[in-house]
Amino acid sequence: MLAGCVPWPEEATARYRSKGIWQGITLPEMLERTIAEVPDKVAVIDGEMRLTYAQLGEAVDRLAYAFVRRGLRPLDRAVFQLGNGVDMVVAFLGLIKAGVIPVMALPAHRQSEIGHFLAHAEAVAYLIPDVVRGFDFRAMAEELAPNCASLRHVFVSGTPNAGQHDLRAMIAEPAPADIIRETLAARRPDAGEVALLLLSGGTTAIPKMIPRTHDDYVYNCTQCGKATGFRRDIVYLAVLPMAHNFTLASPGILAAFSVGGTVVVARSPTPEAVFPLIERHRVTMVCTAVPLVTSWLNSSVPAQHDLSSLEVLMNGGAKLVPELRRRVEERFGCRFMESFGTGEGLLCNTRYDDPEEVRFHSAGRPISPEDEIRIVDPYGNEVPDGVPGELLARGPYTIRGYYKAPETNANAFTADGFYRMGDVVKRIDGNLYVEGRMKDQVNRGGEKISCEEVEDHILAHPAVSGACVVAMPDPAYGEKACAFVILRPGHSLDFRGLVDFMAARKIAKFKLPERLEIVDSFPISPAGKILRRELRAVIAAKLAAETAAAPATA
Ligand code: J2J
Repeated sequence: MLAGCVPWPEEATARYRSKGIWQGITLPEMLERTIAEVPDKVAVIDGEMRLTYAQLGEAVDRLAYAFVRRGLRPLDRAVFQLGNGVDMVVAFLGLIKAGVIPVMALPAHRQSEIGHFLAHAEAVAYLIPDVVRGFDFRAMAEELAPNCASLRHVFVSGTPNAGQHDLRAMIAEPAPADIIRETLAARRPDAGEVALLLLSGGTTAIPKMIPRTHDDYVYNCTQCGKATGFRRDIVYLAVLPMAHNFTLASPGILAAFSVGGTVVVARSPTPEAVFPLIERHRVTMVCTAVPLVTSWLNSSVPAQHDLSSLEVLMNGGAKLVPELRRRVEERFGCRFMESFGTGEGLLCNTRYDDPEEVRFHSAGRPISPEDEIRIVDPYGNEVPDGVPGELLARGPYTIRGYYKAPETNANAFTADGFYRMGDVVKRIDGNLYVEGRMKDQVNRGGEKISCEEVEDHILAHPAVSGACVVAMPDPAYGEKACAFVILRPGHSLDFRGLVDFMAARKIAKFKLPERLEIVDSFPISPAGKILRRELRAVIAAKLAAETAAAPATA
């Protein structure tokens, strides 16, 4: 296994293999099974471009071979930052087929995050689009390259700069099919090997990397597909970033590929982009997140389209309130499903046939009978059903450790290998209900913000002597980040000044605080820790008072 990763213990490995939970196939082999069954079925639709399974398989193989010819070797790491589209799908599978491990960065990440990913993974390659919404990724790659000794190749979807490779031209390079086949067969990874590195939602100063093996990820997507009713005639609309576990494999595009379904790519999440696609391609399932559900429900666009094909709208990443779940079913004429999962592994979701009470209120239940769940009190003792406690998880697709992070692992996992999810949940009739969170994180409508990471950026400001970032309630996103700041004597700082300073540090925009509160001191516990809960209460009360005082709008 890739150095720096923690394997499952031998006993668990043997059990998962003997039960056939781990099938011993790689992600590309999962795709190849489908290609053999339905070669002419459409696998991906992206604008006017359509690829059948046979065409997808051929493009993946040709690109994988082109990566090999550029000198990429099995277990090399490649930071992967392509946005939704056919190129993303082909390049992701192409890397994996060549045995290269993609590090799944998000489109929003900037120099600060990408620089860390390149260094931590000692990446030899970086895959990017050319320009998206005015931001030039090629220039970012050029800026980062001198500080990353391992980086040898930049691959561009679109028009590359000098010295960078053109992904589409690579797919078109002439090469005999038998040579491609032989070359790739020689590089076939073991199914127990790491296939990709996901990024953790994060609670630490720098995001952690999550190693997912072929065995575990094939199971993750196929089992999640089963729990969510994937069939060959599924038409899955990919709206959220496909590099995130939810859209990639939970159930996501990989579950669609495992059953021979069709993936439709949405290039934008606006109602104007999404609903015509649902009508045109007879989409059956869309997976989305809190802020998008809110904006779609408030839009007049859905009513102008035929949504009769839509069977399921699934929300994940953050809890959707019961009232909106009900409105989704009423307005869009489909079933609502809630997905409560994590890139580290455990996936829960409500089921199609669950009663309303469960569909509208719960986070659902684990997708696999092999998932082991413990809900514990602060002393580690299991609590009875109905009583909230900390959620711990272990199983065939929940990791046993982060990549190259022994110190973090000592805290993030119990001695017997359970992952501490950091969520407070209760269990009733097997379903989980999310009650709160123990980890220092802001969940901005599904986008995770590590408080410590943002605090470090704020603390770099010369006027700041103390910083504490907490979640504040928000009607559309559920939560947004509020920064409490203590200033150095004689200094001043306003919201604009703080945000401009942080943006200049080149971090993902969604991490910027959306409110600044200057204070003289922080509430401190007897043990000397900042009482974040009190700060959350302060800002929540202040917002409530402001809302009450604001003139009512029509
Ligand atoms: C409350 N909190 C939720 C929900 C995630 C499917 C779905 C989500 C993710 C994901 C994912 C929640 N209600 N419905 O990877 O495949 C919060 C919890 C959890 C954390 C994990 C998938 N759904 N959460 O969001 O690794 O706090 O994965 O521990 O990004 O999101 O975040 P992440």
